[in-house]
Amino acid sequence: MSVIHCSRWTFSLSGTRAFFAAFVCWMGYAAVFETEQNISAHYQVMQRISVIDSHTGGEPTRIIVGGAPDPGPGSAVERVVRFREQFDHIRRSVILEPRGSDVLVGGLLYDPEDVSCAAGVIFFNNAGYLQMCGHGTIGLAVTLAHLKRLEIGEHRIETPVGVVSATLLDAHRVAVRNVPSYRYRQAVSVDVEGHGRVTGDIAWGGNWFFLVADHGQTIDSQRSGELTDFALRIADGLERGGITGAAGGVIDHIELFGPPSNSETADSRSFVLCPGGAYDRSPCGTGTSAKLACLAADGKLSPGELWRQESIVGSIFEGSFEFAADDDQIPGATGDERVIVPTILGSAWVTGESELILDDSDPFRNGIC
Ligand code: PYC
Repeated sequence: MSVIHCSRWTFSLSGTRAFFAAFVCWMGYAAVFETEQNISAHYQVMQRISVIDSHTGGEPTRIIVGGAPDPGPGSAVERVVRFREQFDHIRRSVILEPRGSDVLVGGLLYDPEDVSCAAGVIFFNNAGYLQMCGHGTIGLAVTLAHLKRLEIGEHRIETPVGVVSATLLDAHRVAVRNVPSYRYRQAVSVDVEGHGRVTGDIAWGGNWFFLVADHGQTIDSQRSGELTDFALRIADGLERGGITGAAGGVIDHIELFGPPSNSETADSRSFVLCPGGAYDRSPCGTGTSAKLACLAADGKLSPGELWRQESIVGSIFEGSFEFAADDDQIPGATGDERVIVPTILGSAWVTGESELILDDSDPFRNGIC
């Protein structure tokens, strides 16, 4: 803003000209004064939210590090419920266009109830709240390291589905020991509109997944539109058929598996549809956990053995598992399942540090819904 001060002007005028010049000068002062008033009034209705962006194997994560409302005390689940009820507009402002995109996963940091944890986090995306997020936890650990708030080593992180651990191996590589995971149902048939029946497994990996191998699709990034459409029709079929995870848990992630692009570097390639309709650019941490649970249930992978899961964009997570201990908390499990504790290793990079501005006069302050 350029402010013009009349006091700097010099005049050598007289009579009508001098009067006219003085009038113009006064008008200028009045306009500048009014503009400054408007601008300062404007600033009073702006909210600023500090975020750090990163990507994990191509999938973006936006961690809120300042300026967001506190979800209050209690368990992680109580905080999610409260945040959703009172502050969902913050999720939409941070994630939706014009500040974000359908691909983005956000994370709200909070002081954990469990004091043995380094942080608590609530993950969300364009459609709502995620129970857990593997790529997001890797992004979170790298973000906290970038802020010098996390050192190399193992750290416990509180999430709505339980405590996970994130071991920061260097500035970019993180191993996430996820919540106990298991296959809930094997070979479930679903009617897919325009295709016929497909058969898949239902597994828990921190979110509910439907894992399909017999889909007849080529898993290729050039086909992301067709794969999205196909996976959405599977999700519709699950909903129409009333097919859920344990205790009615909504299956909101669909995984299509195929051969890796290079069998020297990966064991499988997957396309993962997330709730909200975007596909995961990473191999999906909770999805890889669900895959490990199915491999373990089929006896195709042993404890400690490595599984390299490639994403649709070619990034790779390394997964392995151990069998869960008797006292591991497993929501919905009956005791007959082969419950595992998966560990997922991936890399993330910080891509930006910024302050989002939410201006009350902006018609899209809370995102384009
Ligand atoms: O990595 O678990 C994950 C994830 C879930 C949704 C997007 N990414």
